[in-house]
Formats: sequence, C-alpha cells, structure tokens
Amino acid sequence: MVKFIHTGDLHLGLQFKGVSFSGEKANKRRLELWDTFERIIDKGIQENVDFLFIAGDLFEEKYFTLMDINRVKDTLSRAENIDIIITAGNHDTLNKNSLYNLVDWPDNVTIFGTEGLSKKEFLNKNTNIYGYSWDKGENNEDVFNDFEDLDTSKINILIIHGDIFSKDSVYLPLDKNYLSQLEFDYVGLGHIHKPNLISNKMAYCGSPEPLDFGEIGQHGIIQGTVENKNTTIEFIPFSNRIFLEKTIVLDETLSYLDIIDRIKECDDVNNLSNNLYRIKLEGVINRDIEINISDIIESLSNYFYHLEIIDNIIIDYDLEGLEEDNRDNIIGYFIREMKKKDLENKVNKDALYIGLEVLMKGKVGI
Ligand SMILES: [Mn+2]
Repeated sequence: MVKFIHTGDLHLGLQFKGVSFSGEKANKRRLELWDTFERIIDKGIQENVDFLFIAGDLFEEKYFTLMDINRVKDTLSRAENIDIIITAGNHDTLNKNSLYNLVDWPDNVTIFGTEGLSKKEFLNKNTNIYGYSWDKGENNEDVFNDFEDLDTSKINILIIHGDIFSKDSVYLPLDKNYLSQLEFDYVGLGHIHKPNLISNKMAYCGSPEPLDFGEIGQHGIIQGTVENKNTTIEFIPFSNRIFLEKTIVLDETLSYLDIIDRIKECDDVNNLSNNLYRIKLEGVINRDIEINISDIIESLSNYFYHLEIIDNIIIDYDLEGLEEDNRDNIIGYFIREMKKKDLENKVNKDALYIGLEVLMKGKVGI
C-alpha cells in the first residue's frame, strides 16, 4: 500500500497586499502560511506517508528570498523518510532565474522538469510518479503529446498544476475526460484554490490556507492510499482560519441592539474570534435607527478576529410624509407611481425602497 498527502497552492511568502485586512493581520497571515506548511510536513511524518505531493504554487516567486527557499529545504529535510514530489506552477516557475536552482535539495525531494511530462520510478514502492513543472507564468503546452501507455503493474500517479474546468485557460488547460481514461491511480491537481474531489482518483487539493474572501469555507489537504488498484482519498480541513460570508436579513421590528446581536450571533463565539467574516446586512430597518458601519465594526472588535460589513440595508421610509414633503419633485412622483403597484408584493416593495434610497441619497448630495 502507498500512503500519500497531496497539497499545493501554499503561496508561501505572499504579502497579502491589496486584500481587505490590515497590515498587521496581513503579516500574521503570511506567517500562518509558513505555519501550515510546517504542520503539513509534521502531519506527513506523523502519518508515516510514503509520498508528499506539492502540485505547484508552493511559493510566490515575486516575494520569495534565498532565505525563504532555504527554509523550505530545511523543512522538507525533516521528512527524510517521505518522498516529496514538487511540480512547479505559475507562481513558482522553474527556469534559469528560479530560486529552486539555488538550493541543494535533499535526496527525498524530487522537482519535476519543464520539458513535457516526465516519469520517476520509485522501485521500492512499486510506483511511478509522473509530473511536469511550469517554466513561465502562462502555459498552454500539450504535455501529453508523446504520452506512452502506463505500466499497469505499477501504481501510477500524476501530479500537475493546471485547469480542468476551462479549455481556453491560459493556465494549462487539461482535459478531464482524457485524464480519467489514462488510468492513473491518482491525479493530484493544483491551481484551483477551492478543494475539489473530482472523482475517487482525481482531486484539486486547494490552498491549505485560504488567501482571501474569494476562497471561503473549509480549506485543507488531501490524504489518500492506493492499494491493489484501489484508491481512497479524503479531504482533511487543515487551515488555521477560514474566510466566511454570511447574509443577515433585518426587518423593521429590530432595534439597534437587536441588530448588533444578530451580527454577534451569526456564528459560534469561538469561531468569531478566529475566522474572517464578511457579513452582508440586507432587508429593511426602522427609519429611526442610525447605522454607522465603522462604529459597528469597532464595537464588535472584541468578538470578531476580522469583520467586514457590506451595507445593503434599506430604510423603512415614512411614505406619506415623504410624499407630502416632495409633492413637486421626482421623489413624490416616484412614490405616487409606485403606490399604484401592489406593495404587498416583495419585488415591488423592494423596488420602491431601493429607488427611494437612491433618490434620497441624491437629494442629500444637493
Ligand atoms: Mn495558486
């Protein structure tokens, strides 16, 4: 039996510029990527796996230093009994300028080359591993053009960074059906950051630490075994933190404190203090309540590790009063027209309030 852990898309060194969280949190996040990388290696040692697959984007070449790549080497050296397989992706390309070349890698580390798909035999494990590294940031090479049949007396595993979802991708489009029919015992993919078990023999591991609000939900690693042509794989949540998006629908009956409570109660208190939340506030609130988003975020900062609020709130306007005060302008005209419709109907009511919101803001601007 062969046991493995499949990871990739770690993006070590990423500085989290341009994300919505602050410098201090961004720096902490950068350190958390390292922590997770080291925890993955420890997990491999603990679980006594035969192989650790890293399917590209191990690091961010833009920010990575010689010191950093040496740290990677030292970490991988600790797992001396694990064969570690690296195939470079679009963020850690392998070429003459690559940091990969500046390190004397230990014997247990294999970094695949960039000249098409190649094979490395692990005789003691009756396993052939196939892999391919990117040498540039975009790639549409046909890496399978001289592919020869697999030796099916062996365990065959393919590790590659690419896109099976879009045939027009500039990030190495791969044909899922073609890959499936090649009869690999496992295809370990990198590039798409959302973990995805495509079949029981093919998976995107996803980024083990999610990088931004584009990567919500659980992130982790894939652990698997191959025995007698039988593959089992399992997704294991492994990230320090997760990004979450939640929608809270408010209504006219809620007080300011009720609204604060609704936000606080959107998740378990331990989760709030650890994860990163983006909360959308929707629905209609009482016109007497004043909502100041930055005040709310500040007042909840003891509960949330990170909170962002998207304000889609609609104010419950006093229609009669507004109509009266705006008899001769577009606001009054708009209310009169909308009142001709069935305002019990949610679509009409929302249209009225959203329209008023826009018109009232315009009025304030004047
Ligand atoms: Mn990536």
